Amino acid sequence: MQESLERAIRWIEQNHPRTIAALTGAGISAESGVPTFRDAGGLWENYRAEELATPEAFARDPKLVWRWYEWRRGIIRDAIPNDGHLALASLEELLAERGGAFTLITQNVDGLHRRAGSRNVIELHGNIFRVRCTREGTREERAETFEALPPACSCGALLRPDVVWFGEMLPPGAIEDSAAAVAGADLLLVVGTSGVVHPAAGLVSMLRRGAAIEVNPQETPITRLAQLSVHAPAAVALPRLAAAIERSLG
Ligand code: BV8
Repeated sequence: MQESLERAIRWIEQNHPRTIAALTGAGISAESGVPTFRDAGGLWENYRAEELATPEAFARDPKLVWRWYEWRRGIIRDAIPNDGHLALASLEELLAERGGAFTLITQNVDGLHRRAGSRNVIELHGNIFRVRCTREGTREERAETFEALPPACSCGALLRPDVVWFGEMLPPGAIEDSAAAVAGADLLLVVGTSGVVHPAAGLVSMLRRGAAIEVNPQETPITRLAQLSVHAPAAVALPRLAAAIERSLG
């Protein structure tokens, strides 16, 4: 771990990145106690994705799907942003002050980046505390615990979580804005993602002139695309990388 972290710090000191993008996945929230999808004991381990995170599953059994989401909302409500989230939020502030740029692209629906203070966040897969009327398409923040499941809209139709399920399109412009941020970046930090879900995982190949540094205790399909892989937890590595970026800006 230490060796891979030192290599990444050396790369930063030699390359002085100032236009930076970050692509995060469930792993950045693991140290906040939010289960990942595909790690041992992850969310999907007890369920198959097809059973729960698809429009067909919701049409078939909205109550089951909502029980899974309300269980996750409960865990996330009690979670607090960890040092990995906080490091990315402070990096955004630092780069804004120093004339750089920072774009945070997340696959996560837990909202922890915004709670950590990040502002320029692209939520590729929506947000678990927003709901959408299945009839009118209207969206609203509803972070409370829903007692009766599935919850209904005031119009009487079912409410659904305002997240992107498998087989559904991402929010308009989300992947285009993300691809533009990656194409223009000197550095893409790829943090806590297994790199199996598309189109998010495809963003890494959108780099034009910059390098990708992966932060993940495990090897992933991203590893062979990245310039460097830091085999460490995000809450350990990101504060160290953010400090190196700050030093390298002079
Ligand atoms: C689309 C929101 C097109 C909901 C999610 C074959 C059949 C069917 C579909 C497809 C197919 N092939 C490709 C597809 C497309 C499909 C897809 O990619 N499927 C995969 C599974 C093969 N994609 C889609 O359907 C997308 N839409 O393509 O639409 C289209 C075209 C025309 C018309 C209509 C549609 C939509 C994808 C979005 C799905 N929604 N979530 C919810 O959250 O409930 S995906 C879900 O997976 C989450 O968003 C999650 O973020 C995402 C990715 O998972 P990861 O974040 O990477 O998490 P994971 O657990 O996998 O990995 C965690 C990593 O962290 C691990 O590597 C671990 O080592 C590491 N880690 C652990 N601890 C730490 C750590 N790292 C750092 N620090 C630590 N401490």
